[in-house]
Amino acid sequence: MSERLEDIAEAMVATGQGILAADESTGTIKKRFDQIGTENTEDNRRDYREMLFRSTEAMNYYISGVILFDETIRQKAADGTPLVELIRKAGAVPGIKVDKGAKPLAGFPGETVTEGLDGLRERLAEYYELGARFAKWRAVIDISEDDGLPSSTCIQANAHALARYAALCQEAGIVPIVEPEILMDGPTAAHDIETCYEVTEWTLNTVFSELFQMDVMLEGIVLKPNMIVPGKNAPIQAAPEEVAELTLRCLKATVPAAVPGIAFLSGGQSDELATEHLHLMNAAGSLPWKLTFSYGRALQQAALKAWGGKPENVAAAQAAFLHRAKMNGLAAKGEWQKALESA
Ligand code: 5MM
Repeated sequence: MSERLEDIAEAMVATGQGILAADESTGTIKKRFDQIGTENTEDNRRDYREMLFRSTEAMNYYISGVILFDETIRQKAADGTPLVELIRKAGAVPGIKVDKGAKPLAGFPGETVTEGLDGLRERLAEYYELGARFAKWRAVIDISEDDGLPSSTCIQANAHALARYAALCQEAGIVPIVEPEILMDGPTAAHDIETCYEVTEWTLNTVFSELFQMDVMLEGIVLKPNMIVPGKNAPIQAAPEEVAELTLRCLKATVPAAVPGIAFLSGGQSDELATEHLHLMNAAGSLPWKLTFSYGRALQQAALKAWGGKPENVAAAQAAFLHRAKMNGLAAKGEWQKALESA
């Protein structure tokens, strides 16, 4: 595969394909395993992810890239094959989460800034050697209207860190996934859809201004934003058509056409809604960038449940993963239909 940043980014948003976010840190995967009563051991984490990466049809046809956690990029499958090799053989690009998590922002109670810039140049060089050709950094912005959140300081600090991360990635020959997530399921999550629109627009404008300041080549990034949705606890929820329309409007107003692709996070949406929203946007007509998925929960939930930590359930779990990957692959082309969900 070509090593040019532009080509890697194009491959990550190839038509009808999207990214599997399997970069849960050890604490997050524990929460997922707790739901299925499975112990959070290194072997179980390996077995679960090996099950996903060996889902041949899903990986070959619908998954363009996989975001890994530091432990996973170093792990070998039960037969000794490096997990990175399984991903490559399936024709997908291996990627790596390089942020060190969202930490409290000093002086701004309730807000966080994502850390991990110290030593990042050296870590990226090692990840490149281990096979990563893209990376991910997630900034987290919470809306809490009663507390006046988010602050402009929080948005600015996170956008600056995202841009410094992106510049370091490109220097290392690695495509940065730039992920500023406005939470839909934060501590209060009672905001309406218009507030999500305003905060997302503000955040994306700030992020692209910082990317410009840091001389980041937009053709060599993938943006991973939230969709425009009301908070999970908002009294009025939005119709899928409204989510699609406002998300497109917000992205058109903020994301330059030089960006090759936008791969959404699912953020706590149900599996099917995350698919429907993506489908409606792609069905709306021609767009300046590719629009696809980079889902964690919305791609994995059904497979995780079907697996339940038991080797005898691997085939059922792979079938569940294939179904969601296929539905989202269709949505990325605007060709999904509700009837296919039950087919
Ligand atoms: C897979 O989850 C990632 C976060 O893991 P940690 O919280 O343990 O760092 C997360 O960044 C994910 O890649 C994105 O938020 C998209 O996942 P969802 O589940 O929102 O689609």
